Amino acid sequence: MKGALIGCGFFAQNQMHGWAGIEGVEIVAVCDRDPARRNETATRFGARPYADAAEMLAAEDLDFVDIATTVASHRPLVELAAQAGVHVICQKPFAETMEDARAMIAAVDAAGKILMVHDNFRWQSAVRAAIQAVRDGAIGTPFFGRVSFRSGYDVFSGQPYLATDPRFIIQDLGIHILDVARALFGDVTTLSATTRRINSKIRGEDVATMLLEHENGVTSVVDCSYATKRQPETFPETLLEIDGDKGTLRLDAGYRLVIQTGAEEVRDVAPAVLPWAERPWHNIQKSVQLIQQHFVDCLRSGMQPETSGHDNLKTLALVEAAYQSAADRTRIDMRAAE
Ligand code: NAD
Ligand code: 89Y
Repeated sequence: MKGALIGCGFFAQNQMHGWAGIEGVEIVAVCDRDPARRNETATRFGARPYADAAEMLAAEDLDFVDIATTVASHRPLVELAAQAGVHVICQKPFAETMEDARAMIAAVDAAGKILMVHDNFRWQSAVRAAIQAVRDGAIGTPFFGRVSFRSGYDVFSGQPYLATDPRFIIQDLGIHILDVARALFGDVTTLSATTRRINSKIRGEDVATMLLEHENGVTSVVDCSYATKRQPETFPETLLEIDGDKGTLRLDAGYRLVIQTGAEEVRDVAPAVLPWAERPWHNIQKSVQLIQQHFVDCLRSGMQPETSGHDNLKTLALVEAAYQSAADRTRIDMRAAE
């Protein structure tokens, strides 16, 4: 299977390493407007460099493109890929507006290709172990969940746009945590949220607390912070507390999964540190490879990815609803919001 990467920035390096570990896949070309970035990435991974995505799509015979640019360029690039008739995997946040998201989904659908959003936190090894345990009924039927990400890690040095974009934590990070809540408890009926900015040097919100009602009756709290000065620092771990009618599940700091149902089971669910990975990012880096493997499995089988464009519309609707609820102090009915 032949692929090409568009956007050779900070996070794309993880994606290139990830692809190198997937059997039967070769990234034959990379594209970036920035000459230093495209040439360095092309040399490091042995691919042909392009300055322009349209030129690359015309010149190369590709099965898929991997879009690793920031959100503003997603719509034109996804539409270009659809016109070229290739499958698409695109980084989160997928779109700045629901209208853009719907247009991209329609374009790839019309081309008869698969579109997956790279919303990878549900593929973190520890989170995946918890999702599997809940789906297997380990604690019976869940009625309460807390999906929590609290950190003081400096994300701004690697991703400076996070300090200057008008929206920060919900659009950048909360989107993953909301997606994990959906993977655990399913679709959402209502959402309410509060936001704060604690760090005065940034433009957007760095704290968000969201209350969700799910269709299956679960109530969940999704809480995110980049203003939490905690030792030990837990970046980039997602922590979980889930209560079911037969027991409780906790995913605690240090990748420790605890399931209590009378008896107690404690599992070490720490992610592997891949040879190219570095702590503390190894958790996210391993999840990149797992979501890429899922994408390739879907291309081979024709199955829809878990975070397909259509599915991700529901996560994006939660992001929009959270900003709206925080601004208006209202509770949003999600059945009207997609
Ligand atoms: P970045 O700014 O470092 O890199 C983006 C690159 O895209 C730049 O080099 C830029 O020149 C290039 N680019 C932009 N538009 C282009 C176009 N039309 N054609 C060719 N090249 C173009 O950004 P980043 O920090 O690597 O983030 C990229 C995306 O990855 C963001 O959406 C971010 O939210 C996401 N991200 C995801 C995770 C995750 O765990 N899933 C982690 C970090 C970042
Ligand atoms: O951009 C974000 C993401 O997707 O995961 C962590 C991150 O890099 C910073 O919040």
